[in-house]
Amino acid sequence: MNRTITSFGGLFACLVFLLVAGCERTDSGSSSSSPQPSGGATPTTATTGEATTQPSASTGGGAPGRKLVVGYSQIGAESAWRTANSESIKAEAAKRGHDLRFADAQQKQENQVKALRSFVSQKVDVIMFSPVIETGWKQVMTDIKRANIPVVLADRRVDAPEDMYVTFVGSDFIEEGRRAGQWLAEKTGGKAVIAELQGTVGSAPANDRKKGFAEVIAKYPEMKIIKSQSGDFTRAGGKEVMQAFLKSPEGSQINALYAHNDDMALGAIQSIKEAGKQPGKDILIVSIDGVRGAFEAMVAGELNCTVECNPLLGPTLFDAVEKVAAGQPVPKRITPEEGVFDQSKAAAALPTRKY
Ligand code: GYE
Repeated sequence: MNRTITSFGGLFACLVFLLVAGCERTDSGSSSSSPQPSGGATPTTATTGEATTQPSASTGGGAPGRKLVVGYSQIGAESAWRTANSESIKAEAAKRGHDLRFADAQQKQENQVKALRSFVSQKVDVIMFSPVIETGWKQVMTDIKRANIPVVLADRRVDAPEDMYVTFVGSDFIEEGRRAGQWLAEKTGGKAVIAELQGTVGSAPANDRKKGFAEVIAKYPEMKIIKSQSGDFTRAGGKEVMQAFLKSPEGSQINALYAHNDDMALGAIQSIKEAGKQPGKDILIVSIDGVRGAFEAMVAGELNCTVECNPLLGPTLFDAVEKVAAGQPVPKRITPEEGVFDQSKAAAALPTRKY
């Protein structure tokens, strides 16, 4: 609450208003409208869940469009998805004229907690964060709530009571796992010896993508996961873990790979080649995200399918942030619409991919 009023009219109106009821700042200089989410390959913002009216804690009732100070704790830069996600958020803040305080946690929860505490002391208008893992947030979120700063969760879910945040903007990771499982079941006629590369241990996308996939393949007695380990959502991790899988005594049986993100699949493709096998043929590969590199690998015949997870959340996030700051209702959950792309669709889709 320490920004300057940029117009005289605003100042005068504010002074008059002050006499009556106490003054909320209205920055008439930044009248950016709320652009529609432009999303990635598919238009975003199918909303689910109930609309909830959250009294906008610290900000009272400015109109959407006024300049806001937004603290955002990002996880890091582990994948192409994450890079696209950070760019989308930064670009949208700049486009709307908001002051984004962006903190990169370099994959560490403790760095995120520090950043969140610092946003509280900076008295930002809204806090956004993408929790690296699901658990361990209750204390800091309680402190944020006590400071009356609304929280918008971006990308990943937390294990905390729903009244600790206003809305969660992010994909349905269980559904993504199901889609990957369904694709593989159809492609293999329900018969596969599967290796699984999991995402960051304890993260919502790793937990949920595992769960959704397992749920589907449980219906097919001849689909079995024989190896499963984390590659930490990185290309290097995927490469290293796949190499170990292939070198293990059961390695020669593997004929399918499910990777929780494209980067790990792309790393694994290198190891498969180094082991003298053909990725995409000897070992069918399905992964998640839909980044450009995955489409290129599909066109090259080395990846078979990617399940889309849209990182271009900036527009949707800032629509929510502006509403929250203005005390307007927002849905408790906002989920992007996403597709599934296999090799048959890859070449046509590649030129239009935005990340
Ligand atoms: O799939 C992965 C990234 O949280 C949805 O994190 C995100 C995941 C994404 O590093 O590539």
